[in-house]
Order: sequence, then C-alpha cells, then structure tokens
Amino acid sequence: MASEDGGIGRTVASVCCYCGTGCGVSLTVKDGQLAAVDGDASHPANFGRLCSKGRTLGLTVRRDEARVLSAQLRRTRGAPLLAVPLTTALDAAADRLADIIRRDGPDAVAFYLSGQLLTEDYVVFNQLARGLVGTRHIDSNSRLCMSSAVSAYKASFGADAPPCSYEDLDFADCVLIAGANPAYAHPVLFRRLEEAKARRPGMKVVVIDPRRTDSAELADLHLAIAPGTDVVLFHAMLNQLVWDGLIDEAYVERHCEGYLEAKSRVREFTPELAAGVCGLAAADIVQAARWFGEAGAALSLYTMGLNQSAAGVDKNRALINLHLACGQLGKPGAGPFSLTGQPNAMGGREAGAMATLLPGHRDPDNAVHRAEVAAAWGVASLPAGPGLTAVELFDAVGAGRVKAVWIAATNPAASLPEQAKVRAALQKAELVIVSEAFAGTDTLAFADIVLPAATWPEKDGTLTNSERRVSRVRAALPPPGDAQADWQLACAVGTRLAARIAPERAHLFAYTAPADIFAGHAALTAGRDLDYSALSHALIDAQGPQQWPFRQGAGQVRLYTDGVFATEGGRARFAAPAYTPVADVVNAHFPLRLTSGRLRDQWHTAARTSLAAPLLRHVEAPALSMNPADLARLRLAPGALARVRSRRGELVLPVAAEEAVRAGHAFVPMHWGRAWMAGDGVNVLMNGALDPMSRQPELKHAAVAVTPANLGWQAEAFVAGDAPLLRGRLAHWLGAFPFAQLVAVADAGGGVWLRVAAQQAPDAALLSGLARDFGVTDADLKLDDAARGVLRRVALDAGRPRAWLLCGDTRARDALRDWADGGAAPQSAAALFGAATGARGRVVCACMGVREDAIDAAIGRGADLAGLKQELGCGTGCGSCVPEINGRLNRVCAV
Ligand SMILES: Nc1nc2c(c(=O)[nH]1)N[C@H]1C(S)=C(S)[C@@H](COP(=O)(O)OP(=O)(O)OC[C@H]3O[C@@H](n4cnc5c(=O)[nH]c(N)nc54)[C@H](O)[C@@H]3O)O[C@H]1N2
Ligand SMILES: Nc1nc2c(c(=O)[nH]1)N[C@H]1C(S)=C(S)[C@@H](COP(=O)(O)OP(=O)(O)OC[C@H]3O[C@@H](n4cnc5c(=O)[nH]c(N)nc54)[C@H](O)[C@@H]3O)O[C@H]1N2
Ligand code: SF4
Ligand SMILES: [Mo]
Repeated sequence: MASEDGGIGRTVASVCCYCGTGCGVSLTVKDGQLAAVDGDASHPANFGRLCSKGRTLGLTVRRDEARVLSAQLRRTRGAPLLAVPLTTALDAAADRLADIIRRDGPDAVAFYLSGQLLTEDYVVFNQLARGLVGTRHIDSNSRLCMSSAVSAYKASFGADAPPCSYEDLDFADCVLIAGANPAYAHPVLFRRLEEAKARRPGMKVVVIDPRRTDSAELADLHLAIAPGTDVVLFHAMLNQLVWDGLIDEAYVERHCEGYLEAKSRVREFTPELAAGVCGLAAADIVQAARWFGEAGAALSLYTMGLNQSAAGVDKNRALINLHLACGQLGKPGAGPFSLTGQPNAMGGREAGAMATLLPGHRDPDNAVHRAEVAAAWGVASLPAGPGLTAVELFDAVGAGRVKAVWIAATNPAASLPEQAKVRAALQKAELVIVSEAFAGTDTLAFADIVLPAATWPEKDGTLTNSERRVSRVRAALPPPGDAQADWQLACAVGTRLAARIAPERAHLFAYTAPADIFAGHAALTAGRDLDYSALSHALIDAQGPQQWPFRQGAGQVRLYTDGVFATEGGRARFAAPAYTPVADVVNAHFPLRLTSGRLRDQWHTAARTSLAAPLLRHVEAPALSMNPADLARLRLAPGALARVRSRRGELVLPVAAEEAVRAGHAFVPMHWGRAWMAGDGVNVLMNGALDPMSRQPELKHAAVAVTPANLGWQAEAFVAGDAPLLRGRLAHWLGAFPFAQLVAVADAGGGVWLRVAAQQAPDAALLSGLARDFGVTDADLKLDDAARGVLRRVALDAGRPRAWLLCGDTRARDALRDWADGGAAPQSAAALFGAATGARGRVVCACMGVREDAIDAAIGRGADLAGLKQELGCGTGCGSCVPEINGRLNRVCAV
C-alpha cells in the first residue's frame, strides 16, 4: 500500500527480495529516491523485524553502470557485447528463436528461470515456453533447492504443501533443525525461535548438521552427522520410537499407510548401527528420538542439508515418517516444515513453471491437467510429459540437443555443479539469452542477447513465502535505463515470436498489468489443493497477505488438521527407503568431505549483497574452512593458500581454521564465482549426481584432496571507491595469476581489495601495470626493492590510505586496512612496512561494526550477552549476530 505524506515522503509496503521467510518491508520514497527500508510491523511473517540483509536493502539500489541499463547484442561469438535499443534486442531474440524452432523444433529451445522471479513473471514465461514455443524444457534454479522437498511432500502427503505456519515455532516443544542453518539462512525465523525458547525453556532444540553452526549454539543437542547419512539417523530414531512405545498407533491406523513396511525397514537400523554410519553417539540418537516422541508438539525445520543430496527425497521422507509415526502434524507447534530458500520458490511451484509441474500443482504427464491449462490459456494443446531439469538441461545444451536457452534471474555459470561442464555447454549453445539486472555476473559472459531486467524495488506482483502466504511486492521506484520487468520482457519477445510462428497465440501476451496476470493464474488454482482462486491483487491490497488454501474468505493456517491427506485414499504414506551413501566416494586420493552453503550476510552469487558495504564486513572472501587439527597435519597455517581438488576440478583458496568443522571435513561458501576469483568458484568442485526422483543435484557433498598451494610470491592491493564499478575495471587481473581474489570490502567507506599469488615474482612490467591500475604509480609512501620483486606503496587522501599495493611483502596489510578504516596512522613508512602486525579481527556485528577481538576481550573481562550489548553495542541492531556471540560466550564458558 502506498501513502503520501507531504514533505516526509511516500511509503510503500513490499516484501524483502532475499529469503523465503518473506518479511514485509516498508519503503520510504523521497524525491524519487529510496530514503529508508524498515520492517513492516503489520506483516505477519516478521512483525517489523528484519535481518542484516533486509536492513541494508536500500544500499543495493543502483541506477548506474552497476546495473544492466540497456539491451546488448553480441554479433558473433567472441565479439564484445554492444549496447543496442531494447526493440532491436527483442526483435533479434524473436528472429533467432523462430529460426531455431523452425529448423530444430520446439524442444531445441529451453527456459531456465528462478525462484527470485515473481509469480507473474513465472506465469508469462510458462505461457511463452509451453503455450507458444511448445517446448517441455522450462525449469528453474528451484531444482537445485526445493525439488526434493516437493517430491517428498507429494509422495508422503499427496500434494506439495508445507503443512505448517511460522506461529508453530511459538508452540513447539521439540524442534529438529535438520540440514538447515536458519541463524544464517532464515534469521528472522531464528529470532522467533530464540524468543520462543527463552519464553518456554522446556523446549528442546536438536540441530542435525555436520558443522557446529551458529544455529547449533541454540541447541540442547547437536548431532554432527556425517554428510549424506540422514536417512540412517531418521530410521534409527523411528526404530527407537518403536522400542519405546512412543508410536501414536491410533493416528497411524486411522490416517496412514505403509507403516509396517517402514517399521520392518528400520528394524535393522538400531541406534548403535546408526552411530557408526553417522559418526554420532548412540545415546544422543536415543535422546533425540525420546525428545521427539515425548514432546507435546514436535516440529522439524529442514532445508538444503536434506534436499541437496542424491538421496534428498529419501531424507525428506524418512524425516516425515517420524511425524506420521507420532501423529506430529496438523496441530499447533507440530509438523515437517520445509523452509523455502528463495523468496518465491513457492510461487514458481504454484505457477507450474518447472519441467515436472504445470500451473495449479498440475502434472505434465496428466492429459486432463494439460487440457485444463490449454483451455484456460486458449491454446489447442500443451506439450506432453516432463521436460529436462536444470542439470540435465545444461547437459543437453552441451550435447547440442538444446540449441537455445533463455536464462532469467539466475546465474548458472556460478551456481550449477560441475562448472567445467556447464561453462562448456554455455559456450557451445547456439543462442543464450540472459535477462539480468546487475552487471558483471558470470553468466553474462556467455550471453548473445542481454535483456535489461527491472529488479527489487522496481517490480510489482506477488510472491508466496514458506508458510504458503501470498504477499504483494510493490514498486517504489521506476526501473533505470531501458530495464523492464521480467514479465514485460517475456511478453515483448512472446508477441514478436507469435507474429513469426503462430499469430493465433499472440493473445497469450496481451497483458498490461501484473494484476491481470495474477487473475488468470489464480483462476487455475480453483479446486486444487492450493486453491486461491478467490485471491486477487485487490483483495491482498485491501486485506493484507493471505495463506493458501484460501477458501470462504479465509486462509488456512495449518493443513491436514483432520488427518485427511491429499492422496487418493486420503491417507499419508510412510516411506521405507534403503540407505544410499553419498555419490562421490571418499578414498585415499580424495580423503576429505567438502560441503558448501551460505554465510549470514551474503546472498547466492553476491550480485546484490556485494553492493552493501556493511554486509561485506562479516566475511569478506571465500576460504576453505577446516578443522585446526587437519590444517596442522597438512602444515597449513590459517590464511595460507591451499589447492583443493575434486574429481571434477580444482581451486586455490586461503584456509581458515574452524573448530565448528569436524576433522576430515571441509566447507566452502557458495557465494563467490569467477566474477570474484581465479577459477570457477566452489561449483567447479561439486558433484552433479542427481536424486533419481527429484532430479536435484548433490550440492552438499564432494570428496576432495587438499594440499598446500606453494605459491610463494604474494601481492595485495586496495583502492577505495565504488566496488562494482572498480570490479569491472580490475577483473582482468583475476586471469593473470594461479590464485587471485577480488574482494569488495567496506574499508575506507568501500573499495576493492585484490589478493594474488604466484610461484615466483612476475616481471617488472606486470608489477608496474598493477601499480598503475591501483593508482599508486606516484605514491605518498613508498618502500620498493625492485630487485627482489618487492613493491610497497600507499597513496593518501586526507591523511588516510586511498590506495595501496604490497608486492612480495604483504606484512603491512592489516595495519593499512585499519588505517584506511579510521584507525591510527603509523609513525613512519619504515614502521608501517617493517612491522608484522597482529591480525585484525573479523566484524561479528555488522550493524554496529563490532569486531571479534573486541567481543572476546570483553568476554575475557567477564561480560555476558547483556554486558556485551551495553558495553559494545553488538547484537542491538538486527540481532543476526546474537547466535555467533552466544557461541563465543559458550566457548569461553566451556573452557
Ligand atoms: N544469508 C543467506 N540466506 C539465505 C540464502 C543466502 O544465499 N544467504 N539463500 C536462501 C536459499 S535459496 C536457500 S535454499 C536457503 C538455504 O538454507 P540452508 O539450507 O539452511 O543453508 P545452507 O548453508 O545451504 O545449508 C544448511 C546446512 O546443511 C549442512 N549440511 C551439509 N550436508 C549435510 C548433510 O548431509 N546432512 C545434514 N543434516 N546437514 C548437512 C551444512 O553444513 C549447512 O550448515 O537459504 C536462504 N537464505
Ligand atoms: N555449491 C553450492 N551451489 C549451490 C548451492 C549450494 O548450497 N552450494 N545452492 C543452490 C541453491 S539452493 C540456489 S537457490 C542457487 C542460487 O543460485 P542463482 O540463482 O544462480 O544465484 P543468484 O546470485 O541469486 O542469481 C540470481 C541472478 O538474478 C539477477 N537478478 C536479481 N534480480 C533480478 C530480477 O528481478 N530479474 C532478473 N532477470 N534478474 C535478477 C541477479 O543479479 C543474479 O545474477 O544456487 C545453488 N547452488
Ligand atoms: S529473514 Fe532477512 S533476508 Fe529473509 S526475508 Fe527477512 S529480512 Fe529478508
Ligand atoms: Mo535455494
């Protein structure tokens, strides 16, 4: 809703564009600028609260070259992209798609979409793909994310519907957090859980994660499970529940089927057996089972640690078994709650813009379903059967079976596993169309046609969050340059393509407003499990966000309250899966188990979050986190460079010592790809093995080997300024060294920091090129030793470093960074360059800029959380850092 308020500005109610929590935001627009982003106190997902990412959204709004401002065309492969009028690019897209469809048929064209699109975008893309082109190949990055959860819900309950609501966090007596790190990935929900536990200390929290994450700091029990073994753990818990007589026999009898098979399957999975496979203590497994079985209400929250697995559906279903066995769903505080990753992964499922889905949770294999959608769209028929899913789709591009792919709001050249293969496929494709909002992403490098996309806060439409709540996203600003909303771009190409191949289908794109698109889509949900045919933009505008199913003027808080499920007979189905180990075998050549995932203050491939300086402080750059004992064994000091190899590729990264990572394991965050480093990011290592049912890849596990990189010559450089613009100018240095990272940092109000390494000092010409590009050819402070390849230079601005370069001797780095960032000036150049300075601590609290060394020092003086808040201010902003502070408190107290 928008309101005008004289000189104060206009406020617009919208939704945060990051995670599936779907927090309401209140945007203040003044003089055509976004002046403030606040939590929307009236939104039922967050009641005014925002995490560190949501609070800094305003800083990510750009209208300059950090955005894709105009359409671009590449005349031939290898030629540069050139800006063209939007209509030229739209015509070119339609011409080239029409040629390919005529020559190779509709299935030579594919669409690869994103859970970050709005429902209205998804609808139009689906009409373009299935309705006009007639291809089956339309999938989205949700395949990397939610598809195992979807398949499991459908198999166990008969429909793809998370049965819970956020308010269940308030009522649960036992919470299993399985393969999820909500302290980082769903922070506002985690705040709610922390408060519920504080209010009701009897609540038991069990965290199941190979790493001791910040979420585990809240846990009464942390099960540091070996990657990929969750089925064994859940089976052993069911085994124990049977032994303890904690099964709700009446519920099972009345509402479920398949219990006996499941029971006999788990007979061999004793807690002792599971302890061995999962690397856990049997007593802990028994304890977890008892807390679950004895709880008045048991809730589980789960995400990628279960889904991103070649046994992802089995993991989900084995967990759902526990809820069925104990009758723990359909009541307050209970149920298996799959937390959605992206803001609108749910909406994409509802709109059926995926290879295995049709609109309204319909099935492309079902002729009746296809006919219903075709009739609603006014077309003769839809292509039958499922299309290629994400990983398979790019395999088909690589094999030349799919010739053209339109990629929208996702960055597959960073986020898909087996990057070497993906990049070769993108290179080979005849036509790559990319609609993208931000400049410099990895996938743009492969585009033949770039279409400039509007993004948050310029878009208008709807999205659905994890608790099935449909909210309105509202535009606060017009898009910059030639950018248009994704649905508009899809309509514009659709209209042109229809004129070329099927003029009678042009009506599919005759939309003028998102509200009309939503109306058609909502109508297609009538009579389906998710029925929200009574919803409209106008109704949500008047009555606020609503949960589906929405019948008789009200949304449904919880599903299956009557124990009647969406299966044919109305019964929920137990599963009895065998245990399938991880796909990538760990052996003497690849002895370590690598997993990957999220950091608190970055989002995916960092296109947006790298624009907000406060978010760069928590963790600045990718590192390989390993247990200190393993690092010692490999003779790797923290910060040293290591070579990580898997069966698919390799990467050089600095190592970080983390007790939270078990011996034999390793972790790399997913956020940085080739746009930020030498090499193709963590996904050059990860495995594309697929779950046989959901077709979701095993992004959470790769067997790797780690060795010292032995790159003896190192250099670092910094220049203050606008990171995204500087990145464009300096990215070529990433290709010049075996190790390189370009890091957007908050120093000196923002800038980029380049870190490179090579076996030996490069020649003088290269060094002077570095000096020139970083603006330190004429430095204010200078101490070079050219014969040894040593350059030490600092350029000052108002008495602080504006730029610096350290080649061959990087000891002064931390002192320089502190100085640039407001710290004390050194006594002299000799003192600065000569001294090996103490390492500077990481920023834990991004809101207040409080570093770990300050927190640890205060803890050492006896401060508790309240004392830390008072003394240092940390944790008093959005609260996202509180779990980490608690972790530091717990560790110190445990000593
Ligand atoms: N800050 C931030 N928040 C985000 C996002 C982001 O990019 N940044 N992205 C959003 C999206 S799209 C998603 S999908 C969600 C993801 O949210 P989460 O799934 O919570 O996040 P991840 O870090 O990917 O993975 C969760 C945990 O799985 C653990 N894990 C790895 N292997 C296994 C295993 O075999 N078993 C078990 N039990 N655990 C395992 C990892 O150690 C990791 O801590 O986050 C959403 N929220
Ligand atoms: N190793 C590893 N890999 C992973 C994962 C993991 O845990 N480990 N997680 C997987 C998961 S769960 C996910 S969801 C994916 C996410 O992976 P991606 O979807 O590839 O990552 P994003 O960076 O979110 O890409 C979104 C792109 O859309 C652009 N964009 C932003 N807004 C708009 C808009 O409104 N319109 C258009 N057209 N473009 C826009 C952004 O600039 C960005 O380039 O990564 C997957 N990959
Ligand atoms: S939890 Fe944070 S990232 Fe997620 S929707 Fe809320 S404010 Fe946005
Ligand atoms: Mo995701």
